[in-house]
Amino acid sequence: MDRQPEVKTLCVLGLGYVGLPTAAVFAVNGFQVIGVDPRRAIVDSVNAGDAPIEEIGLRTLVHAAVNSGNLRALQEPESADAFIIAVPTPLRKDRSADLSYVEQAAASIVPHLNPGNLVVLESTSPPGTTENLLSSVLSRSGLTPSVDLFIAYCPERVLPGHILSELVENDRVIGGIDPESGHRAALMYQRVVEGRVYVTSAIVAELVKLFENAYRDVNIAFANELARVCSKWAADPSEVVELANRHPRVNILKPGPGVGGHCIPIDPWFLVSSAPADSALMRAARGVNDSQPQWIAQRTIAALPELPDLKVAVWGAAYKGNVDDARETPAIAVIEALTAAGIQASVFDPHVKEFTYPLSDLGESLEQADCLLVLADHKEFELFEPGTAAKRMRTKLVFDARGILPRASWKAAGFRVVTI
Ligand code: SAJ
Repeated sequence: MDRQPEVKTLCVLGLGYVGLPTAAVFAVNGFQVIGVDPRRAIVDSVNAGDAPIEEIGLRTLVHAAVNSGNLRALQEPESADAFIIAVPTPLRKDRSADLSYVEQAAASIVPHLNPGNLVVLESTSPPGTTENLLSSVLSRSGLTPSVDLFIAYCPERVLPGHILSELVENDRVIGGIDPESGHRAALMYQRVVEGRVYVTSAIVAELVKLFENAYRDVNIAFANELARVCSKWAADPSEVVELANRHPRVNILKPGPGVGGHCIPIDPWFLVSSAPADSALMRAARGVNDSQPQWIAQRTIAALPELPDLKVAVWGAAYKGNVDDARETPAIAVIEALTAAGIQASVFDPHVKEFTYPLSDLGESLEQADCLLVLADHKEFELFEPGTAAKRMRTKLVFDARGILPRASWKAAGFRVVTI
């Protein structure tokens, strides 16, 4: 096999939470990067040196990458030495993976492929996607995978809220459809990644990604189940978790209002549907986490006073703290359950701009409210001055479903504090 020519030009398909930071990081490391997204507004925003996503450091990085001339955004791909596909893989209603974005992105680069090109899929995908779907779509170019076209799977592993640091620092797992493909992809990532790069097969890399997220889902479900059991005994779950975690081999996660985001509530289903008879635990974890918002809503309703026109100030539409992302957020199911019980839910979130339900400002949400329900662990909520809430609310009741509020200060301000 000839020595691999160094990748100089890179085309990144999808300028979302993963694609945009990835494109910008490669660009500031000297690659000529074209970022592709069909959405005009995203392309315009990136070309103006802006980031349409709230993520620490991203705006500065995109600005620097665009200003250096190494990053430009387009709605259609162009030819390049390498391609990275970072498009969504949502869940269909029947809980199978919707791979249409991957298929469209792959088809869109077919006319631009040249011998020796490298194509890497980063989107979380069901086992077998790289070797079957991706390779077969790219073969339409007339090139032969593993001969004059190199294909690999390299799952993104970044944590929203810490994307830029994790993109560079985390270890990466790269699975080639053959050893040469894996090797070529590893050489490219090693130029920007500080963590270790492990090369394996495509199927192993796909399974690694899915099991990482399923592991987290199962562990969060355990914490949520722990909270439910503790509530039967009026025991504080955070105290139980904290003390259990003093054991050298126990590390229980935090109970909360449920699991949101575009990864963890979705990815375990890719495994469950690939082996339905052998995935009872992952299925059960999904059940626990999916029903957690109802449990939170029921506990809120049970804590409310008997008054007419009950109102709950729901704080946090985001799926977790300090992000602007409300995809699959547990807040939706909580709000639905409150509304179904005839309770007005007034939603406030300082980060989220677009949401399924109307968003109120801080003052509106608290005005005459009978409970402040904290669903997202935003820093602003943790630091919020309880006296301000006390002045506006009709009933001084707070339900901290994230365990972030300083209880003593809220109690001192006259609040009854309910914890998860
Ligand atoms: N959560 C809890 N309790 C906890 C931890 C999390 O209730 O102790 C909730 C969060 O509030 C949130 C959900 O779980 O609603 C998921 O949040 P997260 O911070 O665990 O993960 P994500 O979805 O933001 O990112 C995950 C990460 N995967 C793992 O940690 C294994 C990230 O590294 C992946 O790159 C990302 O999924 C992805 O894109 O797949």
